[in-house]
Amino acid sequence: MKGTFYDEARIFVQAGKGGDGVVAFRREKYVPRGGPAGGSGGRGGHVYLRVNPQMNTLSHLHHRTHFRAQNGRHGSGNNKTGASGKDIYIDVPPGTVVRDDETGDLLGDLVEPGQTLLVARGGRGGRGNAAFKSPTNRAPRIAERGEPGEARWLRLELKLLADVGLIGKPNAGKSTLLSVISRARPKIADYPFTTLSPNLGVVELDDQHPPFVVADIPGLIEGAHEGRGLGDQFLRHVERTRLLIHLLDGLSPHPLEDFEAINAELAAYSPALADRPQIVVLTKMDLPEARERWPAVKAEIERQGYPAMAISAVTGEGVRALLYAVAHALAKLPPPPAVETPKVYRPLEEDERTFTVEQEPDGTWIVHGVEVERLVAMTNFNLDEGVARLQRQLAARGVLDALQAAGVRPGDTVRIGEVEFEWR
Ligand SMILES: Nc1nc2c(ncn2[C@@H]2O[C@H](COP(=O)(O)OP(=O)(O)OP(=O)(O)O)[C@@H](O)[C@H]2O)c(=O)[nH]1
Ligand SMILES: [Mg+2]
Repeated sequence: MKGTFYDEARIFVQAGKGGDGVVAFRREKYVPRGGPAGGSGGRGGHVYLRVNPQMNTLSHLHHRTHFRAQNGRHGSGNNKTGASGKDIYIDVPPGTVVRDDETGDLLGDLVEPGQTLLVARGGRGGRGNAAFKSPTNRAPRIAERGEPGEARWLRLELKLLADVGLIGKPNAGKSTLLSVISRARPKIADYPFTTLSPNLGVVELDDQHPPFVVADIPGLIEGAHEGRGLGDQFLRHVERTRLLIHLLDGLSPHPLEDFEAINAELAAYSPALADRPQIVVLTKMDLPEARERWPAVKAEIERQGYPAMAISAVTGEGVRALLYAVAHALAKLPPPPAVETPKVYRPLEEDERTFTVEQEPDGTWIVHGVEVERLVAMTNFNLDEGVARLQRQLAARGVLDALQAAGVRPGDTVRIGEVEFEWR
């Protein structure tokens, strides 16, 4: 993974408006008065997110933050429905968690390659007058305007999906290990905080074992959960791993104290992470300092109930044994924990049906409400029958009663959405 690492993004998605329905009548030779033939508008384009397995950052969404799908086309005579607006797909990496920015509601957790999530529904096409024909009104002069498309700000957060997380203090040898077990080429150096953003590598052990994904994150230090160092921003990336490899620096004077300190950070960050199974590994076994410390480290780690292993990434000593231990542990572990249950997407929420009535200082009455505003937006005010229908709809939903109860008087201005009426 090269370049700056972005693991959060805010984007605006706007679905297309539905096309308007039209009023038209059939014109045929020898038929004096043809029936209604106004077609309906086409649906506005939807906006989807889609998992692109080639991606591993959200950086592309920092350059472009606004996405709009096409509007539906208007209907036409001869009962012709307008064309639908084209849907758009915004690619995101696997592991993208999607929330409504305003409410914080979880909309989805995108994991599988190709998986899609509808994030803004295109507006329905307005019905043409052909759709309003009834036994009592055979020549309706009414047509709806297209429904506005949904629009919202989304908050995206990337939680990398790896089976195994490499954790440890800076310089412990995490990136070095990743570089010898996978094709990943992370930066390696003998100073702390070499790694500034997570790296992923795929380990292919042999035909007997499925490949697994290992995430290397920046080193952790005491106080990481309070924002010290870099590690805390990245702990979220190991939150969804199934197993941790906890590396202890073979050159550290106190590897066991390091072990306690890192575990305390994990616990402070999340109890679930503290309970994640660990394989504890002393590194740099090609160096005499590490060899000297190994017996005491092994005894204490095992006493605490963890498997203890020792490796040298330089000579390869112990590395294969470690990978087998990881593969066997993974085979027995459950699939990665989900974030939380996403809220099921419903275009018209219960609270969208409610509305409020307010009066502005200048005396104008304002009616707010998602559904009511939609009804108004879909009314074609050039058509008397359309206006009459809106009046019935507002009456049926209690809007007119509510205005009256609030004290509206003839001649007052009432605003709903973008339309102003005079109360009569
Ligand atoms: N001799 C020896 N040196 C090692 C071994 N593994 C890592 N090193 C060295 O230890 C230093 C730190 O290694 P890194 O892999 O960058 O450590 P890290 O844990 O990723 O460090 P941060 O990214 O800063 O958290 C480098 O100089 C490595 O060459 C090893 O097995 N033997
Ligand atoms: Mg590193």
